[in-house]
Amino acid sequence: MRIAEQLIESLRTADRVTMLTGAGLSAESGLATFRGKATSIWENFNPMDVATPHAFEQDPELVWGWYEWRRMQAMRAQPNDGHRAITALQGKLRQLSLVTQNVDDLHERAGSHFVRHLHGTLQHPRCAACGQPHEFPSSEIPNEPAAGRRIEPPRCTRCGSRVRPGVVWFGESIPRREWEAAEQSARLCDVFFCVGTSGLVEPAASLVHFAREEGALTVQINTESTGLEDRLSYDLRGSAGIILPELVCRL
Ligand code: BV8
Ligand code: ZN
Repeated sequence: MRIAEQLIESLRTADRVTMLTGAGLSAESGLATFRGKATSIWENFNPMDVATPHAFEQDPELVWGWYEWRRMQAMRAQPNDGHRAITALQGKLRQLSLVTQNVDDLHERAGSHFVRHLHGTLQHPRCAACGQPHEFPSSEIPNEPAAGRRIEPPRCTRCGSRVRPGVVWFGESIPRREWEAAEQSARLCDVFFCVGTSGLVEPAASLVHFAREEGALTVQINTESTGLEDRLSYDLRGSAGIILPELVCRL
């Protein structure tokens, strides 16, 4: 993949760069994407059955078991060259604001800091009634994942209600502070990157448009077309684990 020298020059002189990441970035760590492939999550599970507040009310054991399965997969996964390159970019660029839709912690485990998690995280569940955070044991060893295993959710130590996964479900709002920070970093940046995201889930999908409205360069890194191409300054077609390290080398 040939990265235009003009883009490299724009990155060298940019005061602020913002990057939105999605499931494609973690795909090279072995975590399934959500859409588009036979192995994708929403090809095999109906989001309405597992990823809505209604689903949790109807069948908390099914939903908790499903998220425990995903949490175990995420714990067993390791950051890849794409995650590590983003950490390196945070050191090389004047300012890189990192916004992710991913619920894994691979950015943090690759050493990135100040990661905005728009869709929450698998590692930080909370009480469904009072919001008290629930801690998983730090000594926990990830099990061999078993899809479809029903597990009774833990109970809140403060009020006794069920603990729920710390992710943002369909129909729920993005945490206000995360959203405000993400919107501001999109509107104020000089260059906005979309990395490994299909751009189908709102409101995250709007961030690139906010950036473009305010005059930022827009760059996509994706193995496939997303339909965004005619509104991009640069379309870098290929895997994030190859293109991001190449960007780091060129800077
Ligand atoms: C909300 C939960 C307000 C956690 C997820 C218009 C405006 C506003 C809202 C809506 C709207 N239209 C519809 C909505 C509602 C809905 C929505 O957007 N639905 C879509 C599907 C139409 N949005 C919401 O409900 C949001 N909340 O709007 O609040 C509100 C409040 C009350 C009432 C009404 C409204 C909440 C959205 C959060 C949903 N939570 N998951 C979990 O279980 O994980 S969504 C799920 O999609 C994941 O979180 C994921 O992160 C997210 C985005 O997906 P991607 O990361 O992009 O992954 P995807 O598989 O799609 O794509 C992967 C890409 O990578 C592909 O393009 C592929 O080509 C590429 N790729 C693969 N390998 C590589 C690669 N690229 C590079 N390198 C590689 N190696
Ligand atoms: Zn509680």
